Amino acid sequence: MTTSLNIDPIGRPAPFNGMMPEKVTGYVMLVGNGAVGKTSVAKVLALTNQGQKPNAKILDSISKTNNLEYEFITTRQQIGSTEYTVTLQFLVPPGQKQEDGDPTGRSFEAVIDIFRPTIHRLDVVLFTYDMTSMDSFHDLVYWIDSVGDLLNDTSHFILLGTHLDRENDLEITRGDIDEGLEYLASEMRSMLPSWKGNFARLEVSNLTGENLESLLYYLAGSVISAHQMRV
Ligand SMILES: Nc1nc2c(ncn2[C@@H]2O[C@H](COP(=O)(O)OP(=O)(O)O)[C@@H](O)[C@H]2O)c(=O)[nH]1
Ligand SMILES: [Mg+2]
Repeated sequence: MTTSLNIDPIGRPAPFNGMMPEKVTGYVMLVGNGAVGKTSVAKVLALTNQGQKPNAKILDSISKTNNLEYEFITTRQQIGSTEYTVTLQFLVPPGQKQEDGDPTGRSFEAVIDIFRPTIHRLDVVLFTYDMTSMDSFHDLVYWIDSVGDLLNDTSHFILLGTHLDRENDLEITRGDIDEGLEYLASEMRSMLPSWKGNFARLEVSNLTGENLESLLYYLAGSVISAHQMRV
């Protein structure tokens, strides 16, 4: 153990010697059709990070998004020999499309127009679909175009399926997911020729919590990686 080398004479951990956790904040946006589970992902991740178990009551309490919603999580992650304190700041816009002309709530486009000056950088985008809805999966074509101008060269993305618990109703196959992932990556490259972000797929349940821990780990890793690419 060499930790004593990093302790100053009166025993406090010395700053700037690599032993203090490095603090990184990342901005994570969830996009996708209405009711695919965007708000649920952010909320359930935040609650499970505080030690709560996911359950139906939490999901029942979530209502339709008409504005930009915020949620945040602070988590510690060890990557190599460095310890990080990662704050994930979630941004959840509505899943209502402007083109649908629904007068009962504000659309994604309307809300993004309002908040655009406050959105400085997206580190990770979660392209979210409901695994029991082929429409929500196909509509990701729309969502990548809509979010395109908020992305930068180091934005990472995840193709995120929800409702994994509804095993008898799953409509999306592994083949569809692999194809979708390639499609999203090729769209990114054509929108941003210098794009060098990472991308991955993940399927979760907001009801049982399945794979949410992997999602959290992957998000923190992505935020650190985007941070390292910028410096
Ligand atoms: N069974 C199940 N229901 C879910 C899951 N995720 C979300 N829901 C439900 O799907 C509905 C829409 O979720 P919400 O988070 O409001 O979707 P959003 O419009 O994309 O933000 C809600 O009734 C949730 O309870 C999931 O993983 N499994
Ligand atoms: Mg919502």
